[in-house]
Amino acid sequence: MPITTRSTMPSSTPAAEFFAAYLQDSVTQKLDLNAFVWPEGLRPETSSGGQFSNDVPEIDISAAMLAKNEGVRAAVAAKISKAAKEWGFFRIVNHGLPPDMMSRAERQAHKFFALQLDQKMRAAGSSSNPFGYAAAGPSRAIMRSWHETLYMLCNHARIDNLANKVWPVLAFHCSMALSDYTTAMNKLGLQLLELLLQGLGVDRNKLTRHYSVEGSSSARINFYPPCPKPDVTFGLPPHTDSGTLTILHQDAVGGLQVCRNGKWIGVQPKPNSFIVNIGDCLQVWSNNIYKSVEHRALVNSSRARMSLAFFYNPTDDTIVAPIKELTSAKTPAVYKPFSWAEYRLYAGTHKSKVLNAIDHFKVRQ
Ligand SMILES: O=C(O)CCC(=O)C(=O)O
Repeated sequence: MPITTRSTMPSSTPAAEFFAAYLQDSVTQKLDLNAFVWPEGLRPETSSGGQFSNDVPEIDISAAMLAKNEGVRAAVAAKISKAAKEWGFFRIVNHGLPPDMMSRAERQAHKFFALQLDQKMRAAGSSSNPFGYAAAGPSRAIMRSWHETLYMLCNHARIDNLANKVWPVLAFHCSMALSDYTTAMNKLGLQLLELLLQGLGVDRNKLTRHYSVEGSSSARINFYPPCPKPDVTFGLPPHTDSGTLTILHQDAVGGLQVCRNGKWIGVQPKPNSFIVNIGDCLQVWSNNIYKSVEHRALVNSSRARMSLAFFYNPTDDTIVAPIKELTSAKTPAVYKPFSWAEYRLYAGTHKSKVLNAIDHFKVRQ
């Protein structure tokens, strides 16, 4: 579809200047600001852009975290499982993690994104290494998104290395805050996965051996500067997440939208909660019982927004395939087995062009 040029990005706002500077940087491709203008019909619906809803199921997981009583735990697992089947998304509250942990991570991330571009570029990734700093990532082949990211593998040494590249003097606080955050997310990820498996009636420890602190879980800190024309572009365009599950913290500004029965629903920000969604691999393991659902991030014209997305992923050699107990003559395996490394690579190269990369691994009837 050709890019319409009727709606253009004004070039005189601070945010536009920021991206213009980024795009003129000699290390990157030269791009026109109109690369952010999405074709008509693919843009966000402005009417729903600023509205938030509390419809996404909210689950108090405190009882399961204390895990003394099996009956109480099973009740939480059943609620989580229902939400994962019906929505693919749910909010968790009373998870027991200190609120201070998220604000420390956010504070350090804000300091990072406030740096001059040349300083941030010291942590830039490359075509062979997706980790590090990036801005205005290409989506759907040629369109750009209005966001900057700091993407990291969740391993203290690697986070420390990234922080040291950018600001050796302050790196200690940054890497400690981000390492504390990712360590806590790794633990929470496993607890949620166990509850999700229990809710399917399979051994809750069935997949535990595929996860480790040195595995391939990653975290992406998304920063969305104010945008002069938020109705023609995205912070992040519609996508599903590739891994097992994602645990998202969003600040008070809001912009996450979830697709539900073909409609986009804005997720109300709420302090001390996390939004959890099912990724493609868990959809496969559950043989399509759990849903990996499309979501997207909108931007707005007045306030910068930040979100921290933790992607809970298995180790690279893990073979992902429908769990045997969830298949039967009536419900045969929907997907062929593949390794997580294989899918990560496939999704990395194809998700910018197709929405449902996972369909490539479907068993052909
Ligand atoms: O910023 C958001 O709310 C969404 C983030 C997201 O979907 C992602 O990082 O994959």
